[in-house]
Amino acid sequence: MQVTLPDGSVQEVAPGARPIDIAQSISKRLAEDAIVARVNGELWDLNRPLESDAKLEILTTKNPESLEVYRHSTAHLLAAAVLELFPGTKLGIGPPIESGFYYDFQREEPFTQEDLERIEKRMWEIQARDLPYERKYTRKEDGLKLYADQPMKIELIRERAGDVFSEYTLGPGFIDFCRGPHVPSTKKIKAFKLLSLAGAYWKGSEKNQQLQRIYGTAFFTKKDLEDYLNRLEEAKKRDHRKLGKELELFTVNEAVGAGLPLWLPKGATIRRLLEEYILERERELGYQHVYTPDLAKVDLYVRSGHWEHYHEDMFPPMDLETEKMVLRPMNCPHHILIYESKMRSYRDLPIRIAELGTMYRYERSGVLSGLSRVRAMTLNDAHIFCTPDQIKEEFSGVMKLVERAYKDLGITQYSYRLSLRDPANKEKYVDNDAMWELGERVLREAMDALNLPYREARGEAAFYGPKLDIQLADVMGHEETYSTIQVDFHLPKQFGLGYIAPDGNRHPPVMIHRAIVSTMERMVSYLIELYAGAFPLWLAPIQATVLPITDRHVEYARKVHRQLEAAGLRSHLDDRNEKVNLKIREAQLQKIPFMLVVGDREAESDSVAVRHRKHGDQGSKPLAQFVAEARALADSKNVSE
Ligand code: TSB
Ligand code: ZN
Repeated sequence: MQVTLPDGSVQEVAPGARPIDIAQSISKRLAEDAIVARVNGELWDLNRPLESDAKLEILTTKNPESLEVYRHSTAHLLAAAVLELFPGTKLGIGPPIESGFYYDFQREEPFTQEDLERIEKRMWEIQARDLPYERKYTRKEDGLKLYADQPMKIELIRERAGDVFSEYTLGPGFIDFCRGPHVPSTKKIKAFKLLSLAGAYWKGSEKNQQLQRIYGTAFFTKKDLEDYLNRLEEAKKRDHRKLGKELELFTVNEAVGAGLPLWLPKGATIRRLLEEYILERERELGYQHVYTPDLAKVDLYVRSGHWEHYHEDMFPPMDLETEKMVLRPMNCPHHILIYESKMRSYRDLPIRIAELGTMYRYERSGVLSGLSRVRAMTLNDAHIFCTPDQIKEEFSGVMKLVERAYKDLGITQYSYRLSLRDPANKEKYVDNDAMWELGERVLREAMDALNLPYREARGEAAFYGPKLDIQLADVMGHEETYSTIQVDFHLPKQFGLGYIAPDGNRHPPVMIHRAIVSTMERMVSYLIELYAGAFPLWLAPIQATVLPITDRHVEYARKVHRQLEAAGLRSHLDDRNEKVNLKIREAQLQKIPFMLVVGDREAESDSVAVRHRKHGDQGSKPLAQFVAEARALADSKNVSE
């Protein structure tokens, strides 16, 4: 048998040779670093015999695919440990994920935090036994008997297995219906940790039974694991759900419902600042702001195509006496009707219709998270109606606005993603190949003209057209879409929109959907984490707190407070009968930029003793000087103060 290696060299090997033996023959080091093989393009166990002449590549810890295989193998280790400690537990699935792996289990009693520690200990014990992951083949009918006490595995075998299927054993006690591949033995697994417990539905559907999901992570080295865990700690401190509570920014109440946050006064202040900021930018750029209702007749969405392609993400309709209404999942149809409300000529274009539009999406309960993924949201939305010739300029104008807004908000880490339809799933999108190709070409050309780098993502387009998405990552590297620009030829056609061109004929306009600062919810969640709650002065819900030293100084403190307010600064007066040191400590925890301590000296000289949350004591200043300086700093939108 012959194997061809990546460098083009050909080796003669014995029939049934295993990739691990070949790696060994090349170098001891390679065999040590090896995680998995690639045989004729397919991932392959290192200890699985080759079946024919093959192109062989040994993948080490340096190859990105290796980590998934390694983590998936660790998930098997987890399941094996659970079965040893809790016999009778039913197994779901255990895939690798972006942050590690999980395994789903069904068991009457809930796992506890102590159980996780015991399971992890047992995983290390099994690891030390140096058990091989062995690939076996079973006939389907035998498999169904073998897994008789594992109903979820039976279901998967029924659905997925061919006449003969592969499974993996791990020592005598554990066997799992699995496609593989895996690392050759448990000794390969050097660093892992179980992280958390969560509920999950079998196959992700709320119609199925609830399972217990154990999350963990694994890395090739202890050092990588430690670095990751440190980052995780840091991320937990910044988690907007935690800070949202501590800083009294928002709350979610079961009585209202999941994914429907209530904005508390301080969170509402940040949101209002963001809203006012972006409305002002848009006014400068010729956007026209409108107000439209949060709901409409179902028929409107039948016409737009939402009903056919976006139905599952919408709240079900409300039955009225004579008609059906729905909460809108997007604002586009309303804006289209505004465009349509009067005759338009080419001289009117581009028309930029904007709204902080509230919309509703039936996000599944499992994906909801604080403010970042919600069911009721207000989007910084606009729809630009223009001629085909104007697309490029409008696109570039939108990009400039994104850059300006990100600069003022302090957002520096982002990347561009060209979101395309998934050719394997065409029924999810409107059917018009020529239109999709045109939209894609226009976006590529617009990006190239601006010389901006982007990557492509299949399956991430809107149902009506491709998108250029701007992706922001959180501390853990997890990405979400924030800004988006979408070129749409479908909706104008669907609604029969037109404008009178210079030739006197009616032509359809092109529609550009765009959101700059995303939804207020998602952007505020990002800003909370970006600043770990210590907002720059211009965004801080409370910019200064006035702290009288004793009751005698409350009157002067009130005067200071009023003057700050009169200058448009967001001030708070802490006139509680408490020690000033305690008030300072609390203000510091609330991350208020300025603490203004006032006592006899300050009252006599019309001044304030300034303390900054980051720079500490700043000494005394005349009140008027402090007001002017703070005002100027806030107006500058400096994000590092
Ligand atoms: C830009 N019709 C377009 C609009 O004209 C539209 O709705 N596009 S969208 O579907 O991509 O949504 C716009 C943005 O809303 C997304 O890029 C994302 O940043 C934000 N968003 C979407 N779903 C949620 C959600 N569940 N919670 C918070 N923000 C969301
Ligand atoms: Zn839209």
